[in-house]
Amino acid sequence: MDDDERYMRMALELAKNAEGRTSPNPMVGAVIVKDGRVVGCGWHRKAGTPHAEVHALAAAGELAKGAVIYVSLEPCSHFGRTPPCCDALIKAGIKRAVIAMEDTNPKVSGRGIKRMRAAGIEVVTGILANEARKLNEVFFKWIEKKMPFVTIKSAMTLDGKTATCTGQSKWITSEQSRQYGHRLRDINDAIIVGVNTVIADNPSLTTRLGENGKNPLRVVVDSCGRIPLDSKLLNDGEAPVLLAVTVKAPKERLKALADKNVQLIETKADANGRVCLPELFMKLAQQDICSVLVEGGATLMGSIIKEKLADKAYFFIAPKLVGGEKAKSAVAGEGIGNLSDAAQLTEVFTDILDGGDILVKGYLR
Ligand code: AOF
Ligand code: ZN
Repeated sequence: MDDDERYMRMALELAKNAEGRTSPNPMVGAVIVKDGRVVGCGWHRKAGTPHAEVHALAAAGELAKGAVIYVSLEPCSHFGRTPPCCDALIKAGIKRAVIAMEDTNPKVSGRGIKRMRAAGIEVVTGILANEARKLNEVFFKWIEKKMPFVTIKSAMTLDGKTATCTGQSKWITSEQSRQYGHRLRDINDAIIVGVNTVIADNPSLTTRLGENGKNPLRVVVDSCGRIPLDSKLLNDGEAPVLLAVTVKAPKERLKALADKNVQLIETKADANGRVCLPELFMKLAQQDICSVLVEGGATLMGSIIKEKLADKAYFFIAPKLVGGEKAKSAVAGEGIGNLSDAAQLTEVFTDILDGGDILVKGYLR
């Protein structure tokens, strides 16, 4: 591995320190090197706070003059919540900038690189670009498509059941799988379930990872406003709740729900009278929800698959069998007749977790 790659890898690792904490901003890491020695490094921690380069420059101080900077994303060129990083690098006297990839944010999009070059900085791009793109797959989906990055997650038995025939589902999978599930909640901006899941399980949809965990916005897809007013998530105050309804939901019902401090999003009703999911997701993206985790139930999962809205999937499979024709499986809806129409996972990764469950992870594109 050459030096450029080595230091870029370091920048990417630094960026990951803020996984799930930078939304709607990307994760970015920066390393400043002078005479073969790291003299400053940093990463972006939270939207509205200094960018990675600013932290690295502060750490390097005077040593930044004549140094090389490695950044996992093109330094910004715009005044957002913070001033442009490319200007800070020029001012500090950086001599060479190695950048993993261009920032596809239309406010930046090559202008940071251009400005640095115009100021006489040697700029190299495309070092570990694939890794950099993957690291910020959520941000790039949101900024380029104006839609959230959608992850579906399910826990099931080896025979694909998410509950027994009597509806028992606690617990299908092991403690380790459930812990993993909480990590997914922690790094997603929102979690989405269908109203039938709320009626059946009365879940809290919070992140149980101790004091470092972050709760996602809790979104319930509830076309007619059927959510029980005494549901845990409407009363626990643990995290905000957003209800997605259609124009068909009774107005008095919506008023009662608004009194519970619930944010309402109304969409048109789709052909089945249900919430229009693409419209809902678009509206969530507009309020800076960059990532959503879909946890079920089976009907919502079926619609998400049918509408091709999912980007990534995590299936936790417990090596046990429960059987039963009436026992629910992960994905319902109409399904498909032709196997050639199946939703196909790509870049499939499998792992056997401590506790014996199998994790199957992949992309749906
Ligand atoms: C960088 N370094 O560490 C990050 C960048 O509102 P602001 O000022 O925080 O700007 C947000 C945009 O800046 C964000 O959409 C993305 O294009 C870029 N993020 N840029 O130079 C960083 N986090
Ligand atoms: Zn910046």
